[in-house]
Formats: sequence, structure tokens, C-alpha cells
Amino acid sequence: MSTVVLSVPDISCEHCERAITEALTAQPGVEAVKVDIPAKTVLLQYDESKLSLDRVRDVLAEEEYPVAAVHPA
Ligand SMILES: [Cu+2]
Repeated sequence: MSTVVLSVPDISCEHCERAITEALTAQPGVEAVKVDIPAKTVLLQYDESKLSLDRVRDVLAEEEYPVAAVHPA
């Protein structure tokens, strides 16, 4: 299991939180998603054998929330 913090500058409200949470939890291997609206970050816990960070970036880009940076948690 890996945990990362994604910086997503376009997060602004609870709608963003819901859209991101739903998009990520629909992916295989996602264990936990926690959106921090004021910090504009997403804490993501996932199984790296089932999901790649490239895929995570693609999923969020499709939702119009591009990932600006990825930090180890
Ligand atoms: Cu929003």
C-alpha cells in the first residue's frame, strides 16, 4: 500500500471534494481518499500493484482537476 499527497490547485469547494472522491474511489486498488479543501490536496492511499500514479493523474485530469505535484505522505 502506498500513500501520497496530491496537490490539486483547482480544488475550491465541496463539489470538488465529491467529484474527486467519487472518481478516485471508482478506481481499482484505491483504499482511501481524503480531500483537504483549504489545503487543496488529496491524501490517497492505494495499492500500487493495481493502480499507477499515471492513471491517477489521468483520472483527475479527465475530471478537470490536474495534479500539480505528488508528495510522499
Ligand atoms: Cu468545487
